[in-house]
Amino acid sequence: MQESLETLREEILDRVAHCGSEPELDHLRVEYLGRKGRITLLLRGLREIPAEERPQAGEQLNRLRQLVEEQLEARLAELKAREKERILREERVDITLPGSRWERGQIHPLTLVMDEIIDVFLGMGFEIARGPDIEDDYHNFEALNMPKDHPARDMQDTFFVSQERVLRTHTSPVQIRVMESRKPPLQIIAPGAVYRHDDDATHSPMFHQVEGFMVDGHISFADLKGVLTHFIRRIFRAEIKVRFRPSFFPFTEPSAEIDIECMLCGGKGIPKDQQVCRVCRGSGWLEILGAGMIDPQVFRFVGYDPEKVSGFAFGMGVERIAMLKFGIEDIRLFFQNDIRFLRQFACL
Ligand code: FA5
Repeated sequence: MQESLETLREEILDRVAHCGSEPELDHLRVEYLGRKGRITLLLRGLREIPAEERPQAGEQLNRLRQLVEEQLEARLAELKAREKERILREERVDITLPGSRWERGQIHPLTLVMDEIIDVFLGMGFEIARGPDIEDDYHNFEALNMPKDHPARDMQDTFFVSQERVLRTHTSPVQIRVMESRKPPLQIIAPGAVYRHDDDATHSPMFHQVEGFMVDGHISFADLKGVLTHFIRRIFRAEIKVRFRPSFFPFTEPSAEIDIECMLCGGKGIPKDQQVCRVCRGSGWLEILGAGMIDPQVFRFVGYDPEKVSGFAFGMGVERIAMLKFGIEDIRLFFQNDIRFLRQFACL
């Protein structure tokens, strides 16, 4: 017994000393000290040896078990320390390296202009309303005094989603939706995306408009002029010349288009080098808004009495205003996401 315990002790100490990983160590623990481990079985076998030898054999076995436990613990601590050292060595971080810079984004020029437009109207007491991008024929055309087969529908090349549904061609249907659900006084702007089958340097198939309207007992064309002149002066500059020119929209009567003096030639039409101005093509004026007094027929569609209420409405293209403000000649630049173009607006 004495001798075989000595051999077992040597064997265990050797195996523990050469053990290279935690799972391997666990394995050894089970092999010697587990429920069916070799030392456990020897301890259980004490019952079968003569009573006079039992105390000494028991003491030797218990000492061996204690030694094995201690050795396993010590080896585990060693392996853990070695692993920690390896991690520290291999995963070393050089904290003196310069960090990588975070790319800073900036607000898109169209959002900048949209926010500026909205701000000016909020300052005049307007509130914001929104409508769906997919609109029904009734709100986009019919209730705006454009019955089916009306030639004015041709002015807005339409994307049809189905026979009765379109991608809204303008923000004017929001006028109808608000008036259907509320009573005057109303002072509303409706910003949003609109869609037309158009695509060239000054027309995009998706673009943005801001609609606005004011309805109450005695709203006149003078109110329209006052509000829009103030708006234009805030967006461009205080001394800019503004012109109201007669025009036609089926949902306003009378209707006007509003021009500002050309930014490039200063309204002269012909700049110093005597060539025709490429922005206004020599006219000296640039169109920026459509507007007018809301047609009585539109009031009837929404259940208002045109004898009791009056109002004006206007609509503008946000891309057009941004192009004029920033001197951009091709509308497609807004949608190409070329970082060299977008970066130029970082400081605004
Ligand atoms: C309208 O859409 C009317 N709903 C505006 C209106 C509202 C008039 C209320 C009266 C009362 P128009 O089709 O002219 O009008 O479009 C308005 C503006 O949208 C134009 O002046 C132009 O700046 C812009 N626009 C039109 N088509 C495009 C396009 N394809 N790409 C970019 N901008 C466009």
